Amino acid sequence: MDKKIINIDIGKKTIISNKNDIPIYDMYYVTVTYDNKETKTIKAFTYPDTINGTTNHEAINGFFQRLPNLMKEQGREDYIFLGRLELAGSTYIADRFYRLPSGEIAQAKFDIDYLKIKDVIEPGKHYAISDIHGYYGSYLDALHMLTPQDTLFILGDVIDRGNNGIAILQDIISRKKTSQNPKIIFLLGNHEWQMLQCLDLISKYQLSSTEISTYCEAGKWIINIKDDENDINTIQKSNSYYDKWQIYEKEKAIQGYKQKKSDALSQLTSPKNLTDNEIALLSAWLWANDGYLTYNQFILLTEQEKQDLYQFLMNSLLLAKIQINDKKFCLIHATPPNSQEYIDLIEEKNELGIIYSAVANYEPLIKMCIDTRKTDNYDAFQLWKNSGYTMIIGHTPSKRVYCGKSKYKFHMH
Ligand SMILES: [Mn+2]
Repeated sequence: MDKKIINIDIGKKTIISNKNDIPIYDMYYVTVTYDNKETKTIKAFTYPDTINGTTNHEAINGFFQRLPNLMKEQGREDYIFLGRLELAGSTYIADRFYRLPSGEIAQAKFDIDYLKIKDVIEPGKHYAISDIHGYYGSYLDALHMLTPQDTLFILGDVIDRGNNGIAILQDIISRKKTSQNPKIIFLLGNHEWQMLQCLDLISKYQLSSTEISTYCEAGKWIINIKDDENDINTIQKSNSYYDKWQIYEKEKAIQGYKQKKSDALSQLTSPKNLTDNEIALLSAWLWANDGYLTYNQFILLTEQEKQDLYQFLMNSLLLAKIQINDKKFCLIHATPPNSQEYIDLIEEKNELGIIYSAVANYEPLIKMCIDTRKTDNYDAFQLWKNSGYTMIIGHTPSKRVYCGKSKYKFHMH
């Protein structure tokens, strides 16, 4: 089993900067060639000497000191460090690459015994990932763990929270257009649904960027009003002195929010006829869910790219089914529909699942599929389980998921 490495290529296309918690470091994927002609892609980290002309050794040193543990936690030893020996300990270092001031990579004498490569992925598997939320580097990271024979299901919410949601969508779209491997199957999440609805509103009322931010400001107060009104309805079931005081406080707050809402709207020179629900929707996406990060990138696209992206989302799956070794799986962003009718429908259909545009007008169904927490709807899961399905979902995070011997940490979004 001892394969000898005979060459390493640095692919400049996959440089990732600004990832994680240090100002700048670069991560590359390098292709390793073995003496039996096999190749394998592994991660390589570099140490930049300066950042924008200054040096921040403290942050970078800290990161590289944590790197071996971070990688160990992910169950990977298949990475290399390109750069300074004293920073990363001695185990995984190929201290034979240097980055020239021009940005070019120079390769000096290279000692393959410095590298430890471990095969961790078997080919031809199905993987699912969800809620990437704008982290383009993490998305590429996931793709590089796959072989061309694998299939990756992405269960929605690739946009918002992080900066690069549009880049992720663009990449998924171009891979689909050119039938690239590994195959990616994308499902819609609640964030993409909100985006579609907001793009419709922005186009319906021809909203300018100033109008969008003004309506967002007003929408914050509408959301606050709705929240307090809901609270009051819940409180009124009891009649204690404390509850009466709470209601009084909330009603007072609502009066304040209403004033702030009308102050915000009075900034508009020629107001358009948006309903409170429409204003709240804009605000919920662009403000509460950080959709402005996505929207600011969306508006930089060409008209054709905007159209392609919109159509791609409209024609994305809401629900997918798959059968592996006689075992049935149903994949969805949040919660399966609580109805036997849908189980029968997807059993009948010799297709991958249900496309969003086919059911776009059935709002309660969509809400159930992509915006309900599993704890709210245990019955639905039981129903699908009874029909032999194992459900794979995103949206509601578990703190840790065990995958073989490796632990993967998940972030709350
Ligand atoms: Mn979600």
